[in-house]
Parts: sequence; C-alpha cells; structure tokens
Amino acid sequence: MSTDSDIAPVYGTALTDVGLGEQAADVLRTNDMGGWTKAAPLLYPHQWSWDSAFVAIGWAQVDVRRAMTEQQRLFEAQWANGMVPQIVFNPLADAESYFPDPARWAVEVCPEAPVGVAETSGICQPPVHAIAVARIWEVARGTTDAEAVRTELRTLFPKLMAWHRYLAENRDPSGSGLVTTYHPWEGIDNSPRWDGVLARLEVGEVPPYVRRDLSHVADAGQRPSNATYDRFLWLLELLKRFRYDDAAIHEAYPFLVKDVFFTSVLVMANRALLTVADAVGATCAERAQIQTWVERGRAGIAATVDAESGMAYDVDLGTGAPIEVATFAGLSPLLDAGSPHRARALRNLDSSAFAGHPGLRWAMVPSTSPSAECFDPRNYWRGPVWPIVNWLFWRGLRDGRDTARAEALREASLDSLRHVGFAEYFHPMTGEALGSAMQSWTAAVALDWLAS
Ligand code: 9WN
Repeated sequence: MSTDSDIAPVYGTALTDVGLGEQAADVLRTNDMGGWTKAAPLLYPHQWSWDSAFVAIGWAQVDVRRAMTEQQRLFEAQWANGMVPQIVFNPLADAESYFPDPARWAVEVCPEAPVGVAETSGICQPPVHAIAVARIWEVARGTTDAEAVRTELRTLFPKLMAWHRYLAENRDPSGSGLVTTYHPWEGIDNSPRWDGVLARLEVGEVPPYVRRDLSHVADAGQRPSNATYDRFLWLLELLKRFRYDDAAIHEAYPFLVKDVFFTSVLVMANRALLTVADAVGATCAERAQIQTWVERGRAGIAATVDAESGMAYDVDLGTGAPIEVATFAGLSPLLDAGSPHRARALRNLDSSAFAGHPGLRWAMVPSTSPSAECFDPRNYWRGPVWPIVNWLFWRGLRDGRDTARAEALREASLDSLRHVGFAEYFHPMTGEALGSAMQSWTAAVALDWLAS
C-alpha cells in the first residue's frame, strides 16, 4: 500500500512564500471532497472535527464561502446532545482504509447519535470551530461575501452554542470549569500525559482488529505501539457499553481526565464566539452565557497551575492527582489572553524546556519538552512539532498583545514549513517530516500565517 509521502511533492530547496501559498492551496484542493476536506489523502480519509476547523481557516484565504461550507457540513453530523463528533466518516472511503470504522464505534447504541444523517465516531475533539468561524468572519467582513457569510453564521451560531453547552455541562458535571476527556483520541492521541491512566487500565477482551494506520506511514516508530492501540480499542469497547452516556461515563469509566489543553482551547473558542455573537446580533442572555463560560474555564485552568513550576497540569480523576508531565499542555494559560498565569507561562515557553531549547532547529513549541525523560522526537505527540499547535500558541500570544513573540513564532513556523512542507508533524531538532504528508491542517495554518 502506498503512503501519503509517496504521493507528496518533494521540496528539494526551501519554498518561497508564493510557492508555499500555492502548494498549500493545492493540498486543500487535493483533499477536497466537495464541501468537506479529508484530513490527509490516505492516512485520514474522513472528516475530522478539529482538523476541519483548521481547514476552514485555511479555506478562508482561498474561498471564504467554501470555508463556511466546511463547518456547515461538519455540524450536520452534530449529535442531539450538542457533541460534535471526532470523525464524520466518508461513505466513499475504502472499507480497509481506516480503523476503527463506523461498525466498531456502533454509535447507534446512543439515542443522541445522528443515525440516518451521518456515520460518526462516539467521542469529540478540541473545539476550534468558533475560532475558525470568527476568523472566517474577519476575512469576509467588508467584502462582497459579507452578507452571505453572515446569513450562514446565523444558522451556525445556535449549533456552536449547543456544542459549547455540551462541553460546559455534559463534560463538566461538577462545574469545575474543566472539560473531562474520555479518550486519547480526543485530540492528543499518544501524549505521555495519558501514560499513567492507560497503564492502570485492566484491558479486557477486544474483538480482533487490523491496524490500518501503519500501512500509511514510513515506519511504525512514528505511531502509537500495538499495546497502546489495544488500550485505545478497549476504551472504545467500554464507551459502547456505557452507550456513550456522559452521566454514566462520569460514574464508572476508567479514563476520565480534566484536560487543561482542551479547556483552554474552549476558553479561546468562547472568546471567539463572542465575536460571532456580535456578528449575528445575539441576545444579551446568550452573550452573558458565553462570558460565564469564559470565566469558568479561566478559573478552572488557574486552579491547575502548579505553584512551583507554573505549569498547568491535567487532573487524573481516577486518582485526583495532577498529571505532572512537561508537554505543551502545561503552557495552556498562553491560549487565554485574560489568564492571570501568563507571565510565568511565558517564562516556561522561553525556557530551555520548550522554545528556548538549544537543540531545536526552529524556536517553537515541541509536543513534549525535550528536557522530559519521556521525550521521543519522532513518535506521535511525544516530542515532534505540530504546526497547528504553534498556530494556537501564536494566536494566544497575539491575543495577549505579545506582538514580538507572536511574530517570532509565526516567522519560525513559516520557515519550518518552507523547508518541511505540509507534513503532519516533524522532528524538532532535524526538521525530518513525519506522519502523513499533504496534511490538510498544516497547509491551512500556512495559508493563514501568510495572510496575517
Ligand atoms: C485519531 C487527524 C487526526 C487528528 C488527531 C491526531 C490523529 C487519529 C489517528 O489524526 O488522530 O483521531 O488515527 O491517529 O492525533 O489529533 O485530529 O489528523
């Protein structure tokens, strides 16, 4: 079977900005399925939730109406309880192209699933969507597309509200301000943040399965191990047994993590939703609700910041203990311009544990600190750089009016992309392209950075 790298263009020398923009738009067009975009040509042949939000940010620079369609299509698969699913499956994809497939998720056991509308997985991913929609509006306003986009925003706004309400309520029944995640696939799959919780799992019987991901990458060392996959699949079996019922899951399910990164993306998204609220003329009650969510999330994150290190740590609800692993999630206060913990987080960002590490090829944010024992520079979320993560930190720095740092991160990121191309992730020291090539969200952030 061929890998995404086999079909990707090879960049012998660094691309110019014009070349980078053209190639990035080509990646989106190649992965365009007519209204929605595959996350990558072969490795990810479906519509992924947070990928699709970044992709919409990229489309906004190519065709702003197409950008809105990307989000409208995703939200057609929204669950009745408001959840936006991690994957909306492509009915045209080859049955053997990706695993787990709709049959394994069997979301029809849950009355909230959009049965008959779309086939989806049963979990979710970080809520970048309102950030994307606000960016689309920023690009569209003042152009001839403005009123058409505003009309679409009116349709999308209540859906975004329902999505954020789902996260604020179903995923935070105790009102802590922090979102509970249920599965590593809710965003940062193979992060060492999950190692302790996964190690405690007693893995029961998992129906036989064949991993499809390994046929699409150059070597298995770039992806999670088989033992980790067994744990991922066992969690899926348990979620099915709980019928994807949030209340039941919070009672007895063994992977419950108060996730600082997911929550800080939600805070950024709620701030963006206030802009969308202005564009659509939302009610005072709606605006007040969003503001309350911002404040609750901010307070939730503040409570996770370790007094000594200044790092924001997830909380493992199984033990009640903080997960003290040095990853980019620890820098989460930087995603919220209103966080009281920014100054210390900035020092951590600049330190040799992160962007100031002398071995980095570009000064940016590796997924796991190069100073951490578990740092693994080629393995999924355990060390490599993800351009979309840099994009979120760049946005957070810019929102916080840290113009010099934001600009330095944008420049370093663009320079890395000129050399590496649109890889899913890359080695922070050597710049070796890893994972899939022609990854849609990487192309998307390139387009946005070029225009910013
Ligand atoms: C499972 C699509 C997705 C991203 C995730 C990333 C990876 C999938 C996988 O790819 O996860 O969702 O099969 O490894 O971890 O963040 O959305 O790009």
